[in-house]
Amino acid sequence: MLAHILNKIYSNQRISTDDALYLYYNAPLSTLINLANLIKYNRYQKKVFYTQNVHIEPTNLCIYKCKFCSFHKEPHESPFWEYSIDDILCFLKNIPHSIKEIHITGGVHPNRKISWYITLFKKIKEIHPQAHIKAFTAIEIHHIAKISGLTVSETLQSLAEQGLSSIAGGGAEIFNEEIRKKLCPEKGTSSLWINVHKQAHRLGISSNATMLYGHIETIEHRVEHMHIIRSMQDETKGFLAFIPLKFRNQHNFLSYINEVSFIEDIKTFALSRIFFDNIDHIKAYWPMIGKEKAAFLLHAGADDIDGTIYNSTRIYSMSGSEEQQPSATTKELMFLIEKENFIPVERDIFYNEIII
Ligand code: V47
Repeated sequence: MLAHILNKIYSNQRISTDDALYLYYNAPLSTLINLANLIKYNRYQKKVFYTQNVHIEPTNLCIYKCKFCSFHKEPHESPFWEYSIDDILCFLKNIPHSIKEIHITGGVHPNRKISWYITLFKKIKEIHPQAHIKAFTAIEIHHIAKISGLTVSETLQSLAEQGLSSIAGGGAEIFNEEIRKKLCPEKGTSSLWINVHKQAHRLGISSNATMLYGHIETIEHRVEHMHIIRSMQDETKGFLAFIPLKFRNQHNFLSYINEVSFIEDIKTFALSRIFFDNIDHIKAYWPMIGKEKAAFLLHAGADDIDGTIYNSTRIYSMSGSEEQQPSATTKELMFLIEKENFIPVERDIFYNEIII
């Protein structure tokens, strides 16, 4: 069986979900790493992508209470924030004009309609016209549409007219509905996430796809999740990157669950690279897993390490990541990549290479 799967991979054929499960359970770790590395090398040789980016998390108020989330707080809890547009602009004025990407996601705010975000986008573009805006999870977009009396498609179109370049990959969690009911019972179903991304892709708006792993799901659920994303990509070709997000267990309702080992992280990343023959990039998001481990994952199929961040995201620090104040200079990111014997390449949101 292993020889048959290896043959498929060496001859650039797609592996099936059964093949993926077989590899996960039976292939030696070194085989998984070597295969992922080979596929990555064939695509990019020694290149690894990074970007200059910043996150904006307008609020951690949220209408949902997902079990894995450490970010959501009520107004009487700490830390709670609900930034005004001026607060956000004030922060952005101190961010270098070399940033290429502004990532905006936060809690699902009960009553901020599309007009609030359109004003925000317009003002952001006045300060950082060079930067692309990647904003909102599918769940946020669905909610903004609903409270603004618009369809999802109208919402996406209006946001795109104001500078939305792509949508973030969050909110996907794990698509299996049984697990989803236990994990985030109030949040939208997997078909809601899928439909928002399909509509975005049809409108020419790219997006990322995430998978939250290492909680109550099985390996079968992970492969099922990846299979759904791979089938969507066959149809729309709109995903830029796949981002496995390791569940971090501090300060949430699932804190009783031990985090998975780094070996399991490596296997999950390597399998993603092997499985997704139609998604160009696998991102090791360092604020989630830590810089050192993200650097190692570059040997297990990841070709993108994300960006500078400038201490602007709290989702992972609040859930126990080793990166409590996530910030990296471009020099530091380049050094991190070079130390692993890869060649750092700065990218924009669409993975266009920035020639310095
Ligand atoms: O959907 C929340 C995850 C996501 C925890 O598109 C957690 O480039 C682990 O999607 N442990 C939001 N994960 C963040 C996100 C993202 C991040 C970076 C880049 C991009 C991109 C997207 O964070 C949520 C959820 O899956 N998350 N809490 C936690 N305790």
